[in-house]
Amino acid sequence: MRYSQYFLPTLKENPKEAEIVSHQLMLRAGLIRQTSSGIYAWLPLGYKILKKIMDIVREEQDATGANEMLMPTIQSADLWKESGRYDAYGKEMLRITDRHDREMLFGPTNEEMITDIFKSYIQSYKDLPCNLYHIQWKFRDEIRPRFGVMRGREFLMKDAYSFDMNPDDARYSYQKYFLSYLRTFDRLGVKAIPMKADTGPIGGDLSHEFIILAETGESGVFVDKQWMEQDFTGRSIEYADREGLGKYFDKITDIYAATDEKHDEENCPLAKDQLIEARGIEVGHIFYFGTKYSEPFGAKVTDKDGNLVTLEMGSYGIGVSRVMAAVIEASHDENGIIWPESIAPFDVAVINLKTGDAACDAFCDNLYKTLQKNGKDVLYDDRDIRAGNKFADIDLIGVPWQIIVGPRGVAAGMVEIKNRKTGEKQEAAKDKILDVIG
Ligand code: P5A
Repeated sequence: MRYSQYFLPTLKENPKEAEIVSHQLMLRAGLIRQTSSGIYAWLPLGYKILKKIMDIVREEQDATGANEMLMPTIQSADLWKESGRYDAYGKEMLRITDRHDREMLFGPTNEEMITDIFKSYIQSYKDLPCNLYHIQWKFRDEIRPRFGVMRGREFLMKDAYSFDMNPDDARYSYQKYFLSYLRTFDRLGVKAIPMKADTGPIGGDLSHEFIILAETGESGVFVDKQWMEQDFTGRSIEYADREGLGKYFDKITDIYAATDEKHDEENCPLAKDQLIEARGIEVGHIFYFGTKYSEPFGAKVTDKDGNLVTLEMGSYGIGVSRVMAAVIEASHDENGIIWPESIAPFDVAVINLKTGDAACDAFCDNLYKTLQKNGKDVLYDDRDIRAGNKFADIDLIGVPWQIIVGPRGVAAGMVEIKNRKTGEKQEAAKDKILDVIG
């Protein structure tokens, strides 16, 4: 992509309304634009990153054997009356009346809808287990939308739903999702710690929140120091190995980690010096709630003996749009964002220090094409502006590698390569660039 042709409106100053660094940087780097309170447009660069996050989330969902689908954002109130949540959900639900005076709503989550759809097709134990998911916009009329997309009103969620014959199988589904979340967040370049959590309006009694530690986080948390010293990514565990997975789950969930609602100082098993008290951002939340929705919807199948059995269900959420803000909270410096390579909007930026200089232009055009031919996604800063402004913008948007091309280097066939994360710079001959950036 040539920067001169890209719609990438960066800002020099921190917008007044942004209180935390991820919100400031998302606005300054031209990722998002607020259109109403808690509602954002995703500008080209922001949307590009959002799609990368979605791709990783999707790949890891598919790896569990889940089926992707897409449900509508607008739901009928009738569904929610059946589960009893229509009134219980309160003011956070955006209620809408259509032209025929039918009560509708913008979905804050999809337990009711998926249960209603699923039960219409499934009759026998032979059709189970089954896991379904979608990546879809939700609306929650938050009392205090804040921190940009961190707590928005409209936000993107990956929500998955599991259907099983009995509590044992349902726990296995829960553990599979638990494992997939460890892998997903690891690939997104962040450490998200699973913590025992309250279930709120979703329900059930088994639940974990996945939380990234950050000073600006909205949740107070208590975690065993072990979490900081080790990486738990579950790479060695196979989904099909039910026993191994169960053991791994027990091992990990034994390491203390709880949100402040669940933490009980009196009964905490850890010595004071082993316990970290911190703040964190909830990027995922998983629930096992048994028959809470299948019961009122009459979602039943026949078992081997022909008896009708009510389905055991769980649901599993990732705040896809929130993750972007959380990654930025965890990975930035005074100059801007530092993207993990897996979700960086471009692999490499080529900075032409003297646009308009025939030799520099020819060198950069050529380099741009060569890098693309080698499979790199390149942002070529060909704008006719001061070099200092280019450096500032490219640092701000956080591309992992920068290749800096100036007239003196061009004469010698050399470029300067800067690593955004470490700040290290090195000279390289033109044909050695790929050896450095990989
Ligand atoms: C699980 C999937 C649920 O809704 N039903 C379907 C369950 N869980 S949850 O915890 O309420 O939400 C899942 C994740 O969505 C993100 N999230 C938000 N992101 C941005 N702005 C919001 N207002 C917001 N509310 C929830 C969180 O990451 C949460 O873990």
